[in-house]
Amino acid sequence: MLNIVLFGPPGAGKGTQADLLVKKYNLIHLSTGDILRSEIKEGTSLGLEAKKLMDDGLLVPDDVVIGMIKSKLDKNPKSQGFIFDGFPRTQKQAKELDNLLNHQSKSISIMLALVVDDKELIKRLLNRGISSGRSDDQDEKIIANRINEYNIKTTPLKDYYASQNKLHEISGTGSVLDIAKKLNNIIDNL
Ligand code: B4P
Repeated sequence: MLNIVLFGPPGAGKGTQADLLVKKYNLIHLSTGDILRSEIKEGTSLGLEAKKLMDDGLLVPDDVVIGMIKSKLDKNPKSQGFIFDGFPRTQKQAKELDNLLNHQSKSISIMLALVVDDKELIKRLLNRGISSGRSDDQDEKIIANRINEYNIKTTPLKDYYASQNKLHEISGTGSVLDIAKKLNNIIDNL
């Protein structure tokens, strides 16, 4: 079983690489950002609450995203593995993910952390804001808040996985396919 945490700042290419990895390794893609955006689209109370925070570039409360992941794990007991994209983003989320997987006698196999400098991140997100209409990608102040949240609350998770010998850092700059090849090499050598 292969359970991957795909990690990196907003705009590092997590969603882009996750799409390729799920096909190659037949995994289930769990993106908390995508799940939250679908809640917003459906106008659920969870979505309305999350939208206020996402529009300010802030993280949604831990219990909300942990509940969403738990329900997806419960619905897919026979999966060959999962790719966690944009989750966990805090220490509490990382610990709860370990607990949830332990209960099913599973564990995280590897953390793949994409590294991209801030200037490139801002450029990519503003570009996506034009094409996708995502409101959190259209304003440099919101993007700066997201990068700040990442630096303060999320980056420490690298130490959490490094202490378990699961951290692999990869440059997320260059062509999408070249980056995918590097990720595949790491996974194939596990
Ligand atoms: P996410 O949906 O996770 O947003 P993201 O990090 O910006 O997206 P992603 O990383 O998937 O985009 P990608 O780099 O692939 O989260 C949005 C919000 O939801 C958060 O701010 C937060 O409020 C909330 N949230 C989500 N999960 C949460 C959690 N666990 N806890 C609390 N709150 C949570 O793509 C970016 C752009 O770069 C694309 O346009 C792509 O085409 C381009 N790109 C990708 N690879 C490239 C490359 N190699 N070269 C050039 N461009 C590239």
